[in-house]
Amino acid sequence: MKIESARVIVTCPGRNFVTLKIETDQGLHGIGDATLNGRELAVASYLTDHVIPCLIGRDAHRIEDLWQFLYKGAYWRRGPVTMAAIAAVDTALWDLKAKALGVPLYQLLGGRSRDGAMVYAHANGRDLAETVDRVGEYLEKGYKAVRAQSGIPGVAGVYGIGKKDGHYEPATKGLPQESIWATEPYLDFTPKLFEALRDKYGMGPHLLHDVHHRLTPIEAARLGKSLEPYRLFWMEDPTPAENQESFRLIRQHTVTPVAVGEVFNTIWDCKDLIEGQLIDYIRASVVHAGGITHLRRIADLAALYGVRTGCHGATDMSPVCMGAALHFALWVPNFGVQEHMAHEPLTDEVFPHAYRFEDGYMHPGETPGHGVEIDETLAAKYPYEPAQLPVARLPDGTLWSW
Ligand code: CS2
Ligand code: MG
Repeated sequence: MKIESARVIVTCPGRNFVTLKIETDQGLHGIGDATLNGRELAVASYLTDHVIPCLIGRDAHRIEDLWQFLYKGAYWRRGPVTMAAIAAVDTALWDLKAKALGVPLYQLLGGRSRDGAMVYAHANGRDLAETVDRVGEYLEKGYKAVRAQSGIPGVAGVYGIGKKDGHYEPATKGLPQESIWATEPYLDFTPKLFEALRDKYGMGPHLLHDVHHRLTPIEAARLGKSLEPYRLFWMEDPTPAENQESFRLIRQHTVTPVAVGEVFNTIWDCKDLIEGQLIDYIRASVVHAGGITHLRRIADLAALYGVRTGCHGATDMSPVCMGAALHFALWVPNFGVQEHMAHEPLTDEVFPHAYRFEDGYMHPGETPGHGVEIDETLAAKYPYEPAQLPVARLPDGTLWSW
């Protein structure tokens, strides 16, 4: 099955998405997500200008060889732009192979390890009471796991707080917006949020929280310790993870489970974290970590150390990534949970898909491939709109992790 053509489709149905479409001499096509929030055009150019010319004429069935070609052949290895581009090619080729064989993608990975993938939703509110209510709304909808993020009195730049309807899209049109973050009020407030959640909903629901890279290691250790009575499913991105060793300090002080990795793009970003058993969930994703081919390698390493998957699944990853992620989640033996921030209806219209939500779990469907398509005519109606992620500063003006 030869690759005859490939093109990049950039569209903005509610937010920007980048999709790679590969077409073959057998009349089949495969698609992959290449969306990198705030840097979309960099990946689009990497694919259009440097990758697609190398794909034409190659055998679409040689997924591994093409992955190695794109990874080693670039000379300049790793990084979010490179690995998102490789991910898009990889996902499209897995989609193609599954379509050519007439099977849902998870069958090519090894078949089902479970009936459905437990997912977690994002509940957020402008204050504690509104957040507690929002968590209840998701529990009512059948979610077994809910992430809780709340506004904090006196802190303008809290991560993860949406508009009044709770929908949250961090990228804003134009240049990066700056917000002020303060750590101490956050450390004092957060245990109160989870105490209120447990008081209202009991110890049953899985509760998650995203620290979003904002604490120092010892502050993260303090937060984890203070949250122990409320038994979180995980505390996410407690501290920036460039220094993997810094997670050892957190581990020495708390048994609150730790999740990290949505910004990771290769196994090298998390090898020490996993081998040192410094984390409990690895959040690397299909679109940001080199596609299914590489994410499998990360998951297999994690399995050796009792680390489970908890793949990133925010709305700035397209339904194409969600579809592929759910096939991966159905197979991966050391599955933990899959993030599911529901896309806007307009996004779902541009990306018709087979996956569905039912009683706290998601199912990828039985369509050959990953089960997601792109409506190019509709996509063309929503041109790219420049948008960037915010920037955070401490009250004294110090540039901080957003
Ligand atoms: C967040 C993301 O979903 C999460 O866990 O960390 O929403 C993250 O802020 C965005 O993906 C950044 O583009
Ligand atoms: Mg996160």
